[in-house]
Amino acid sequence: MKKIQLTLIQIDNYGPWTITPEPRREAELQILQAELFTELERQFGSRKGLIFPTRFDNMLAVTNGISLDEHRIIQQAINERFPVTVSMGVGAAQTPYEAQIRATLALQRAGGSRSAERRGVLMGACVGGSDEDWVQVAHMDVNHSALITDSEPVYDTHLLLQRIHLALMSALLKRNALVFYTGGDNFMAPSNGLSEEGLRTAIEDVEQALGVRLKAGVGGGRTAEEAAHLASEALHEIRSGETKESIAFEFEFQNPLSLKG
Ligand SMILES: Nc1nc2c(ncn2[C@@H]2O[C@H](COP(=O)(O)OP(=O)(O)OP(=O)(O)O)[C@@H](O)[C@H]2O)c(=O)[nH]1
Ligand SMILES: [Mg+2]
Repeated sequence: MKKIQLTLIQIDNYGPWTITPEPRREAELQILQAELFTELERQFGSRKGLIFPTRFDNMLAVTNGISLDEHRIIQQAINERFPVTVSMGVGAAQTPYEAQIRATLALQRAGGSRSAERRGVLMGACVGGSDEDWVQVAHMDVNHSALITDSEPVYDTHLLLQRIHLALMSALLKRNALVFYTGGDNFMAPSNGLSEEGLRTAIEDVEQALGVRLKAGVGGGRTAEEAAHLASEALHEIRSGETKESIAFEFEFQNPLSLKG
């Protein structure tokens, strides 16, 4: 059975830390969060994973092909270098929504986010074997967003992009896929099992609700790196006019799940 593997990375006891011995400067916290995300992206990315900032104190990574031992190495590198420690929960399932539930439960069972006792734990289970690894990612973006960027106030454009983000999250959650904002007018959706028809319907709902047009390149492969790379290539095909469709798929090998189902 093909599965996506997700890792929840959570800063240990962060709430209390931010106010000990007194509330820390917001700029200091923003730097810590940005540097932690950067280092985690470097560590997971060098192992063909991909991490999304999510809410910075909790981050989600697609980690197919990265073993628990490698997670431990990443965790130790972080925990030696940063003034905070992180704990991790790993979960694998046929859909991204189910995988993040498993990753979350693994971590929650080890203790709460404000627990002083839980420090640097690693819990959960990876996919059963490399033949189970499968990642599908949709890379979506807004058509002609530069026209809006260059004519509207920055905050209005930002609000529109966040509305698109929320609408995509809601539409794809019904189909057990997750959506992350990756900057600019870009969104990435880990979306194992999502058919072309399901994606098209979700995108059309968002387009109608918000009056924008979107395009989506969908990639599939054994790792997040491969899937995201193929997704971006598929998106590029649409942009360059190689295909007239607004959705294009590119898989490393044929998806075992039906695309049209
Ligand atoms: N994270 C990320 N950001 C990107 C990517 N490509 C472009 N961007 C950013 O997204 C913003 C919008 O770029 P485009 O989508 O090329 O501009 P556009 O006017 O919408 O053009 P079309 O999408 O071709 O209609 C730019 O500010 C880029 O910096 C990407 O692959 N990943
Ligand atoms: Mg665009």
